[in-house]
Amino acid sequence: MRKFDVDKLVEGITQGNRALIAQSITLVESVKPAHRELAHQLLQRIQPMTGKAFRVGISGVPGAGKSTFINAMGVKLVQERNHRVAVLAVDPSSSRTGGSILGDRTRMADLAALDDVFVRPSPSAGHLGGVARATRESMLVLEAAGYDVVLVETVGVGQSEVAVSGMVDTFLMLQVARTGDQLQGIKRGILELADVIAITKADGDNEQAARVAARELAIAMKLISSDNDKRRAPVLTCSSYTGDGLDEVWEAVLKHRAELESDGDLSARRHAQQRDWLWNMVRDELSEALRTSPEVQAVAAEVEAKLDTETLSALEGAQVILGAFADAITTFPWGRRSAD
Ligand SMILES: Nc1nc2c(ncn2[C@@H]2O[C@H](COP(=O)(O)OP(=O)(O)O)[C@@H](O)[C@H]2O)c(=O)[nH]1
Ligand SMILES: [Mg+2]
Repeated sequence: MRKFDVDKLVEGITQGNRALIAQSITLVESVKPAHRELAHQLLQRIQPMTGKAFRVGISGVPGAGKSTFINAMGVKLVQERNHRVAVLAVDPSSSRTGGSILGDRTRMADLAALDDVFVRPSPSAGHLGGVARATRESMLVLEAAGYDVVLVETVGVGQSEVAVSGMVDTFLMLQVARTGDQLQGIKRGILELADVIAITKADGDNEQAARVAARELAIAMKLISSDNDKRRAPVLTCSSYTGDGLDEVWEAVLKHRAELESDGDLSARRHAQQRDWLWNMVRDELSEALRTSPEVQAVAAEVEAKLDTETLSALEGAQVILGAFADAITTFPWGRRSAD
Protein backbone atom coordinates (compact mmCIF):
# COMPACT_ATOMS: atom_id res chain seq x y z
CA MET A 1 0.00 0.00 0.00
CA ARG A 2 1.14 3.48 -0.85
CA LYS A 3 2.85 5.41 1.94
CA PHE A 4 1.79 8.93 2.85
CA ASP A 5 3.65 11.25 5.19
CA VAL A 6 1.13 13.68 6.68
CA ASP A 7 3.75 16.15 7.94
CA LYS A 8 5.34 16.32 4.53
CA LEU A 9 1.97 16.70 2.80
CA VAL A 10 0.87 19.53 5.11
CA GLU A 11 4.14 21.32 4.52
CA GLY A 12 3.83 20.80 0.77
CA ILE A 13 0.27 22.17 0.76
CA THR A 14 1.35 25.24 2.71
CA GLN A 15 4.16 25.86 0.26
CA GLY A 16 1.98 25.30 -2.78
CA ASN A 17 4.05 22.33 -3.92
CA ARG A 18 2.04 20.88 -6.81
CA ALA A 19 3.30 17.32 -6.52
CA LEU A 20 2.48 17.19 -2.82
CA ILE A 21 -0.90 18.85 -3.36
CA ALA A 22 -1.66 16.16 -5.95
CA GLN A 23 -0.51 13.47 -3.54
CA SER A 24 -2.72 14.92 -0.80
CA ILE A 25 -5.70 14.74 -3.12
CA THR A 26 -4.84 11.12 -3.94
CA LEU A 27 -4.85 10.47 -0.20
CA VAL A 28 -8.25 12.07 0.45
CA GLU A 29 -9.70 10.24 -2.56
CA SER A 30 -8.63 6.86 -1.19
CA VAL A 31 -11.25 4.71 0.51
CA LYS A 32 -8.79 2.39 2.26
CA PRO A 33 -9.37 2.59 6.03
CA ALA A 34 -5.68 3.27 6.80
CA HIS A 35 -5.69 6.07 4.22
CA ARG A 36 -8.92 7.49 5.63
CA GLU A 37 -7.29 7.73 9.03
CA LEU A 38 -4.34 9.66 7.55
CA ALA A 39 -6.71 11.80 5.50
CA HIS A 40 -8.56 12.75 8.69
CA GLN A 41 -5.26 13.80 10.26
CA LEU A 42 -4.36 15.82 7.19
CA LEU A 43 -7.76 17.54 6.99
CA GLN A 44 -7.64 18.32 10.68
CA ARG A 45 -4.23 19.95 10.30
CA ILE A 46 -5.16 22.12 7.32
CA GLN A 47 -8.60 23.04 8.61
CA PRO A 48 -7.62 26.57 9.77
CA MET A 49 -6.44 27.37 6.24
CA THR A 50 -9.66 26.29 4.51
CA GLY A 51 -12.92 28.02 3.69
CA LYS A 52 -11.45 31.11 2.06
CA ALA A 53 -12.04 30.34 -1.60
CA PHE A 54 -14.97 31.37 -3.69
CA ARG A 55 -16.62 28.05 -4.52
CA VAL A 56 -18.51 27.91 -7.80
CA GLY A 57 -20.37 24.93 -9.23
CA ILE A 58 -20.77 24.63 -12.99
CA SER A 59 -23.31 22.26 -14.49
CA GLY A 60 -24.87 21.52 -17.82
CA VAL A 61 -25.62 18.49 -19.96
CA PRO A 62 -22.69 16.75 -21.67
CA GLY A 63 -21.73 18.88 -24.67
CA ALA A 64 -23.14 22.09 -23.15
CA GLY A 65 -19.63 23.53 -23.24
CA LYS A 66 -18.63 23.31 -19.58
CA SER A 67 -14.99 22.36 -20.09
CA THR A 68 -14.50 24.92 -22.85
CA PHE A 69 -16.15 27.55 -20.65
CA ILE A 70 -14.01 26.69 -17.64
CA ASN A 71 -10.91 26.91 -19.82
CA ALA A 72 -11.81 30.36 -21.18
CA MET A 73 -13.14 31.72 -17.90
CA GLY A 74 -10.30 30.26 -15.89
CA VAL A 75 -7.66 31.91 -18.08
CA LYS A 76 -9.43 35.27 -17.64
CA LEU A 77 -9.66 34.84 -13.88
CA VAL A 78 -5.93 34.19 -13.67
CA GLN A 79 -4.72 36.75 -16.20
CA GLU A 80 -7.19 39.59 -15.67
CA ARG A 81 -8.28 39.18 -12.08
CA ASN A 82 -5.20 37.69 -10.48
CA HIS A 83 -6.94 34.65 -9.08
CA ARG A 84 -5.44 31.28 -8.41
CA VAL A 85 -7.91 28.83 -9.89
CA ALA A 86 -8.57 25.20 -9.03
CA VAL A 87 -10.84 23.02 -11.16
CA LEU A 88 -12.48 19.88 -9.81
CA ALA A 89 -15.12 17.62 -11.28
CA VAL A 90 -17.90 15.43 -9.97
CA ASP A 91 -18.74 12.75 -12.47
CA PRO A 92 -19.68 9.44 -10.84
CA SER A 93 -19.70 7.77 -14.24
CA SER A 94 -16.18 8.78 -15.13
CA SER A 95 -13.20 6.50 -15.23
CA ARG A 96 -9.62 7.67 -15.31
CA THR A 97 -9.03 6.02 -18.64
CA GLY A 98 -12.35 7.09 -20.13
CA GLY A 99 -12.76 9.41 -23.06
CA SER A 100 -14.51 12.25 -21.29
CA ILE A 101 -11.54 13.11 -19.15
CA LEU A 102 -9.10 12.99 -22.03
CA GLY A 103 -11.50 15.29 -23.85
CA ASP A 104 -11.50 17.64 -20.90
CA ARG A 105 -7.74 17.61 -20.69
CA THR A 106 -7.43 18.89 -24.24
CA ARG A 107 -10.28 21.39 -23.83
CA MET A 108 -8.64 22.79 -20.74
CA ALA A 109 -5.13 22.78 -22.16
CA ASP A 110 -4.67 26.59 -22.06
CA LEU A 111 -5.84 26.73 -18.49
CA ALA A 112 -3.93 23.69 -17.27
CA ALA A 113 -0.71 25.16 -18.68
CA LEU A 114 -0.85 28.17 -16.33
CA ASP A 115 1.15 28.23 -13.10
CA ASP A 116 -1.67 29.52 -10.93
CA VAL A 117 -4.02 26.73 -11.91
CA PHE A 118 -4.68 23.24 -10.64
CA VAL A 119 -6.93 20.95 -12.69
CA ARG A 120 -8.02 17.65 -11.23
CA PRO A 121 -10.41 15.25 -12.97
CA SER A 122 -13.26 13.57 -11.13
CA PRO A 123 -12.33 10.78 -8.75
CA SER A 124 -12.91 7.65 -10.80
CA ALA A 125 -16.21 5.85 -10.92
CA GLY A 126 -17.76 5.13 -7.59
CA HIS A 127 -21.00 5.86 -5.85
CA LEU A 128 -21.93 9.52 -5.90
CA GLY A 129 -21.57 9.90 -2.14
CA GLY A 130 -17.95 8.76 -2.29
CA VAL A 131 -17.11 10.93 -5.29
CA ALA A 132 -18.74 13.94 -3.65
CA ARG A 133 -16.87 13.36 -0.40
CA ALA A 134 -13.55 13.11 -2.20
CA THR A 135 -14.27 16.27 -4.18
CA ARG A 136 -15.26 18.23 -1.11
CA GLU A 137 -12.12 17.19 0.72
CA SER A 138 -9.97 17.93 -2.34
CA MET A 139 -11.50 21.40 -2.33
CA LEU A 140 -10.31 21.88 1.25
CA VAL A 141 -6.79 20.81 0.26
CA LEU A 142 -6.78 23.29 -2.62
CA GLU A 143 -8.10 26.11 -0.44
CA ALA A 144 -5.37 25.45 2.08
CA ALA A 145 -2.90 25.59 -0.80
CA GLY A 146 -4.07 29.12 -1.58
CA TYR A 147 -6.39 28.62 -4.54
CA ASP A 148 -8.97 31.34 -4.10
CA VAL A 149 -11.44 30.30 -6.78
CA VAL A 150 -12.57 26.68 -6.95
CA LEU A 151 -14.65 25.69 -9.96
CA VAL A 152 -16.47 22.38 -9.61
CA GLU A 153 -17.73 20.93 -12.89
CA THR A 154 -20.55 18.43 -12.84
CA VAL A 155 -22.48 16.46 -15.43
CA GLY A 156 -26.08 17.38 -15.98
CA VAL A 157 -27.71 14.31 -14.58
CA GLY A 158 -29.63 15.26 -11.50
CA GLN A 159 -28.15 13.83 -8.35
CA SER A 160 -24.61 15.04 -8.97
CA GLU A 161 -25.97 18.58 -9.38
CA VAL A 162 -27.58 18.33 -5.98
CA ALA A 163 -24.30 17.05 -4.51
CA VAL A 164 -22.31 19.91 -6.06
CA SER A 165 -24.80 22.57 -5.04
CA GLY A 166 -24.24 21.20 -1.53
CA MET A 167 -20.56 22.17 -1.64
CA VAL A 168 -20.48 25.49 -3.49
CA ASP A 169 -21.47 29.09 -2.79
CA THR A 170 -22.78 29.88 -6.25
CA PHE A 171 -24.20 27.46 -8.76
CA LEU A 172 -23.85 28.40 -12.43
CA MET A 173 -25.86 26.49 -14.97
CA LEU A 174 -24.84 26.37 -18.62
CA GLN A 175 -27.50 25.77 -21.27
CA VAL A 176 -27.33 25.39 -25.01
CA ALA A 177 -29.96 26.92 -27.26
CA ARG A 178 -31.92 24.42 -29.26
CA THR A 179 -34.45 26.34 -31.24
CA GLY A 180 -38.00 25.32 -30.50
CA ASP A 181 -37.36 23.22 -27.45
CA GLN A 182 -35.33 25.45 -25.16
CA LEU A 183 -36.92 24.12 -22.05
CA GLN A 184 -37.02 20.48 -22.97
CA GLY A 185 -34.74 18.28 -21.03
CA ILE A 186 -34.17 20.91 -18.39
CA LYS A 187 -35.43 19.58 -15.15
CA ARG A 188 -37.25 22.07 -13.05
CA GLY A 189 -35.57 20.83 -9.89
CA ILE A 190 -32.18 21.57 -11.40
CA LEU A 191 -33.25 25.00 -12.63
CA GLU A 192 -34.24 25.78 -9.08
CA LEU A 193 -30.70 25.07 -7.92
CA ALA A 194 -29.24 27.61 -10.35
CA ASP A 195 -28.02 30.96 -9.02
CA VAL A 196 -26.90 32.14 -12.46
CA ILE A 197 -27.80 30.71 -15.88
CA ALA A 198 -25.74 31.23 -19.04
CA ILE A 199 -26.69 30.18 -22.56
CA THR A 200 -23.38 29.12 -24.08
CA LYS A 201 -22.10 29.05 -27.65
CA ALA A 202 -23.67 32.43 -28.41
CA ASP A 203 -21.50 32.97 -31.46
CA GLY A 204 -21.75 32.79 -35.26
CA ASP A 205 -24.99 31.34 -36.56
CA ASN A 206 -26.00 30.41 -33.07
CA GLU A 207 -25.91 33.88 -31.57
CA GLN A 208 -29.48 34.84 -32.38
CA ALA A 209 -30.88 31.52 -31.17
CA ALA A 210 -28.97 31.93 -27.93
CA ARG A 211 -30.51 35.34 -27.30
CA VAL A 212 -34.00 34.06 -27.99
CA ALA A 213 -33.39 31.11 -25.69
CA ALA A 214 -32.13 33.42 -22.95
CA ARG A 215 -35.28 35.55 -23.16
CA GLU A 216 -37.54 32.51 -23.04
CA LEU A 217 -35.65 31.00 -20.16
CA ALA A 218 -35.79 34.28 -18.24
CA ILE A 219 -39.56 34.24 -18.58
CA ALA A 220 -39.69 30.61 -17.51
CA MET A 221 -37.57 31.41 -14.47
CA LYS A 222 -40.04 34.11 -13.53
CA LEU A 223 -42.82 31.53 -13.67
CA ILE A 224 -41.09 28.90 -11.60
CA SER A 225 -39.88 31.29 -8.92
CA SER A 226 -43.35 32.21 -7.71
CA ASP A 227 -41.90 33.11 -4.34
CA ASN A 228 -41.31 36.84 -4.70
CA ASP A 229 -38.82 37.07 -1.89
CA LYS A 230 -36.58 34.52 -3.48
CA ARG A 231 -33.89 35.92 -5.69
CA ARG A 232 -34.33 35.01 -9.34
CA ALA A 233 -31.38 33.61 -11.26
CA PRO A 234 -30.34 35.98 -14.08
CA VAL A 235 -30.11 34.46 -17.58
CA LEU A 236 -27.17 35.60 -19.72
CA THR A 237 -25.52 34.58 -22.99
CA CYS A 238 -21.83 33.98 -23.62
CA SER A 239 -19.34 32.40 -25.98
CA SER A 240 -16.21 30.65 -24.85
CA TYR A 241 -14.87 30.99 -28.41
CA THR A 242 -15.16 34.75 -28.81
CA GLY A 243 -15.11 35.57 -25.11
CA ASP A 244 -18.28 37.64 -25.50
CA GLY A 245 -20.36 37.73 -22.35
CA LEU A 246 -17.81 35.99 -20.14
CA ASP A 247 -17.16 39.12 -18.07
CA GLU A 248 -20.90 39.61 -17.59
CA VAL A 249 -21.31 36.01 -16.46
CA TRP A 250 -18.55 36.42 -13.88
CA GLU A 251 -20.03 39.73 -12.73
CA ALA A 252 -23.36 37.96 -12.18
CA VAL A 253 -21.58 35.27 -10.20
CA LEU A 254 -19.86 37.94 -8.10
CA LYS A 255 -23.13 39.75 -7.60
CA HIS A 256 -24.73 36.59 -6.29
CA ARG A 257 -21.83 36.11 -3.93
CA ALA A 258 -22.06 39.73 -2.74
CA GLU A 259 -25.78 39.32 -2.07
CA LEU A 260 -25.10 36.17 -0.07
CA GLU A 261 -22.49 38.00 1.96
CA SER A 262 -24.55 41.09 2.64
CA ASP A 263 -27.57 39.09 3.77
CA GLY A 264 -25.49 36.85 6.01
CA ASP A 265 -26.65 34.01 3.77
CA LEU A 266 -23.14 32.89 2.89
CA SER A 267 -22.31 31.69 6.37
CA ALA A 268 -25.85 30.32 6.74
CA ARG A 269 -25.40 28.40 3.48
CA ARG A 270 -22.05 27.02 4.53
CA HIS A 271 -23.34 26.06 7.97
CA ALA A 272 -26.28 24.23 6.40
CA GLN A 273 -23.81 22.45 4.08
CA GLN A 274 -21.69 21.50 7.07
CA ARG A 275 -24.70 19.96 8.79
CA ASP A 276 -25.52 17.95 5.67
CA TRP A 277 -21.92 16.75 5.41
CA LEU A 278 -21.89 15.82 9.06
CA TRP A 279 -24.88 13.50 8.67
CA ASN A 280 -23.66 12.19 5.34
CA MET A 281 -20.39 11.18 6.97
CA VAL A 282 -22.16 9.55 9.89
CA ARG A 283 -24.41 7.61 7.50
CA ASP A 284 -21.49 6.62 5.26
CA GLU A 285 -19.40 5.38 8.17
CA LEU A 286 -22.33 3.46 9.61
CA SER A 287 -23.27 1.74 6.39
CA GLU A 288 -19.63 0.95 5.65
CA ALA A 289 -19.24 -0.50 9.14
CA LEU A 290 -22.42 -2.52 8.70
CA ARG A 291 -21.24 -3.80 5.35
CA THR A 292 -17.79 -4.83 6.54
CA SER A 293 -18.48 -6.04 10.09
CA PRO A 294 -17.37 -9.70 10.47
CA GLU A 295 -19.95 -10.12 13.26
CA VAL A 296 -22.71 -9.04 10.91
CA GLN A 297 -21.39 -11.19 8.10
CA ALA A 298 -21.29 -14.15 10.47
CA VAL A 299 -25.02 -14.01 11.17
CA ALA A 300 -26.14 -12.59 7.82
CA ALA A 301 -25.79 -15.83 5.87
CA GLU A 302 -27.81 -17.75 8.44
CA VAL A 303 -30.49 -15.07 8.60
CA GLU A 304 -30.81 -15.04 4.82
CA ALA A 305 -31.02 -18.83 4.71
CA LYS A 306 -33.78 -18.85 7.31
CA LEU A 307 -35.57 -16.15 5.40
CA ASP A 308 -35.50 -18.39 2.32
CA THR A 309 -36.93 -21.34 4.21
CA GLU A 310 -39.47 -19.04 5.83
CA THR A 311 -38.37 -19.97 9.33
CA LEU A 312 -37.61 -16.33 10.11
CA SER A 313 -39.41 -13.13 9.11
CA ALA A 314 -37.59 -10.14 7.63
CA LEU A 315 -38.42 -8.19 10.78
CA GLU A 316 -36.91 -10.85 13.04
CA GLY A 317 -33.91 -11.17 10.74
CA ALA A 318 -33.30 -7.43 10.86
CA GLN A 319 -33.35 -7.57 14.65
CA VAL A 320 -30.75 -10.35 14.66
CA ILE A 321 -28.46 -8.43 12.29
CA LEU A 322 -28.83 -5.17 14.17
CA GLY A 323 -28.16 -7.03 17.43
CA ALA A 324 -24.94 -8.42 16.00
CA PHE A 325 -24.03 -4.95 14.74
CA ALA A 326 -24.70 -3.40 18.15
CA ASP A 327 -22.30 -5.91 19.73
CA ALA A 328 -19.70 -5.31 17.05
CA ILE A 329 -19.91 -1.55 17.00
CA THR A 330 -18.10 -1.14 20.33
CA THR A 331 -14.95 -2.48 18.68
CA PHE A 332 -14.98 -0.01 15.76
CA PRO A 333 -12.00 2.36 15.67
CA TRP A 334 -14.06 5.51 15.88
CA GLY A 335 -12.92 6.29 19.39
CA ARG A 336 -14.99 8.25 21.82
CA ARG A 337 -14.69 11.98 21.49
CA SER A 338 -16.81 14.62 23.09
CA ALA A 339 -17.96 17.72 21.26
CA ASP A 340 -16.07 20.19 23.43
N1 LIG B 1 -19.45 27.52 -31.19
C1 LIG B 1 -19.08 27.21 -29.95
N2 LIG B 1 -18.81 25.93 -29.64
C2 LIG B 1 -18.44 25.63 -28.38
C3 LIG B 1 -18.34 26.64 -27.38
N3 LIG B 1 -17.98 26.06 -26.22
C4 LIG B 1 -17.86 24.73 -26.48
N4 LIG B 1 -18.12 24.47 -27.77
C5 LIG B 1 -18.04 23.16 -28.41
O1 LIG B 1 -19.02 22.29 -27.84
C6 LIG B 1 -18.52 20.97 -27.71
C7 LIG B 1 -18.65 20.49 -26.27
O2 LIG B 1 -17.83 21.28 -25.43
P1 LIG B 1 -17.30 20.77 -24.01
O3 LIG B 1 -16.62 21.94 -23.39
O4 LIG B 1 -16.52 19.53 -24.14
O5 LIG B 1 -18.67 20.45 -23.27
P2 LIG B 1 -18.90 19.72 -21.85
O6 LIG B 1 -19.26 18.29 -22.17
O7 LIG B 1 -20.09 20.43 -21.26
O8 LIG B 1 -17.67 19.84 -21.03
C8 LIG B 1 -17.09 21.01 -28.20
O9 LIG B 1 -17.05 20.57 -29.52
C9 LIG B 1 -16.72 22.47 -28.11
O10 LIG B 1 -15.74 22.83 -29.03
C10 LIG B 1 -18.62 28.01 -27.76
O11 LIG B 1 -18.55 28.95 -26.97
N5 LIG B 1 -18.97 28.22 -29.06
MG1 LIG C 1 -16.52 18.46 -19.92
